[in-house]
Amino acid sequence: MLSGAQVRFEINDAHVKGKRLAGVRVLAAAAAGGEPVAFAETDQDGVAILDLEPATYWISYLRPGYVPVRGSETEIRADGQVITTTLSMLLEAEGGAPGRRVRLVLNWGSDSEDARDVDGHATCACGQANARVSYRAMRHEYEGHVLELDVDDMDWGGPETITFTDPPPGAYSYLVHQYSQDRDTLGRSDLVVRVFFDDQLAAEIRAPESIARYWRPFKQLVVGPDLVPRLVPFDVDELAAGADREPPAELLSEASSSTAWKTCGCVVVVLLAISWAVVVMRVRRRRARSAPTR
Ligand SMILES: [Ca+2]
Repeated sequence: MLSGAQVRFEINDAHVKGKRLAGVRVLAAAAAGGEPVAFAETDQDGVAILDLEPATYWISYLRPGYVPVRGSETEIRADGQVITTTLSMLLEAEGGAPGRRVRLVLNWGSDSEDARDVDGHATCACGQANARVSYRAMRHEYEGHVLELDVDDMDWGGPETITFTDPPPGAYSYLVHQYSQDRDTLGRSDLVVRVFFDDQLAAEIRAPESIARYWRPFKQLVVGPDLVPRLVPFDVDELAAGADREPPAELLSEASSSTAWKTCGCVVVVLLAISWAVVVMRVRRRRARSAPTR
């Protein structure tokens, strides 16, 4: 094993929010397809520590019952770096009705310089009004298909997982939006999207450093007439024109109004809390006045 920086790996479950995974083997290779140079297994808190010299490694995450993530190209920069990774349970192990599943799992950084609250937005191909999911409307269901966002993670790391169950044929859009902070730090926040088709890791896409506030890791997710899903990447000209960093038209209004929407939500919660506190105080005063004196 190398002697170098201590890197903290935190592994969680894509389907169960807050569930850390013990017993995940974390293997680091110094080259793609190479032999591991460091190895550890997550403890009961879902944490594994590896000593790694700053460099690029190919990290594998393996646990029985979960779709393996192999050779994830990862830059180790400094001592104390935290890498949050999310594993998706195999369909059979997850239970429930058998069906087709597409899953988009979003992870990002854990440093105070990183984006704190990142949001995933996705549209459905079914053509119904408001057929989309994000923190604003976390579930869409129509004629046997479901799109669902598990949670709005607002405190680094993720995951934010969007699961498509039995998605109908057509084209789907996906957008990542940095919600928090004035400065745009999305591209410097170790942002990674993993795309799972049933029990296969179909793609692992990392945000370029130059990404500011919006990012589309792929142009479209397309489900064919044969119900087979595929990702459509941006071509060279589209990338040169910055198409991967602009919200698609169908998500433009939702993503651009996000800040006001969450702020309003917080204000409402605070006002409700204050109202409730006032009611409780009045009830206590009345009880105190009406209590018999001895
Ligand atoms: Ca979020």
